[in-house]
Amino acid sequence: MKTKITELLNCEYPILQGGMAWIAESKLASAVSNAGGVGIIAGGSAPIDYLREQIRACKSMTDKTFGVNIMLMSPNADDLAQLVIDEKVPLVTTGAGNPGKYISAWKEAGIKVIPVIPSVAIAKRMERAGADAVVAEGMESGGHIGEITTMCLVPQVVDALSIPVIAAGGIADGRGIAASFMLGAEGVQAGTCFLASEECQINPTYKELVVKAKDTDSVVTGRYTGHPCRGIKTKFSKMLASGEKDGTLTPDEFENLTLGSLRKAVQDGNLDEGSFLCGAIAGLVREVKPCSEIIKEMFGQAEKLLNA
Ligand code: TUI
Repeated sequence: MKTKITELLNCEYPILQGGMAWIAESKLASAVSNAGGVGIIAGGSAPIDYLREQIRACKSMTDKTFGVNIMLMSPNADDLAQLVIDEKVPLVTTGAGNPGKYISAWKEAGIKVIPVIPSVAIAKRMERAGADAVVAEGMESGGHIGEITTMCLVPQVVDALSIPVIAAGGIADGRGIAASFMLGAEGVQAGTCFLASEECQINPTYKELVVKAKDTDSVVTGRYTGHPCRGIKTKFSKMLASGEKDGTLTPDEFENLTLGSLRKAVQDGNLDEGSFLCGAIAGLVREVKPCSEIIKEMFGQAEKLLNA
């Protein structure tokens, strides 16, 4: 399947694996890239020495294009912005902020730059700043989200920009890919379906939650802190949601309870204190498979639909 994204990133399939903090490391990223997509190592708020190791490990496991996601609210963002240059990483995606101040240095280093954006206004700013493409991420996505659904956001971003648009949020099979192309996207980014991949190094409890989730099993918490996040309904996330709703948790108390909760979910599978971030499409993800199968099945189905 050839699109402007396969051309830009020199890959077989126009699919990026989302840069999920604490989750997306070299084993997952290299598996996605070796399967013909584009794997992404998440910077999150991890130490720079660890990320340097992860980038080098990824290079040792694939000779295909891979990327690094920089979470711009992280205290290590400046250091990671330099590390990707030093390590000659082919692609950078960014999230949770405006990467404008870094873009010219990345472009000079020959790095492809694809910011993740939640609105048309921010997308336009990224195009003006020199981005090669954008990921238009709808609020069906897992993790930190905006306010607009994928169905509404993608065509509006496509109309507003000249650079290619990658759709994200709610895409976990070939129907989601075909629909994204109908909306004008030239590629997709997916996270949730890769949580249920063999190569994803999360606690088995996390994978089981994703595979067993049904349509109504995701919840958005933290709107009142300014950082709304979507994750799987658990006793912990339901407690946060009700504390936010009825005012029994102040925003400060909420922030304290969620500090470190990603690690507790990913490493420990801790159902009492962990935040199991995932997208609203988890109900469609029913089994754990290798990344190569996930990608081949998705694009096999998409091509059939698009050719029909
Ligand atoms: O970034 C994500 N998803 C994430 S980041 C994350 S870790 C986290 N930890 C603590 C607080 C918040 C997050 C978990 N999931 N997706 C991409 C994304 N980017 N969603 C929204 C945005 C975004 C928001 C504002 C992008 C740009 C932006 O610009 C603001 C500006 O000032 O221009």
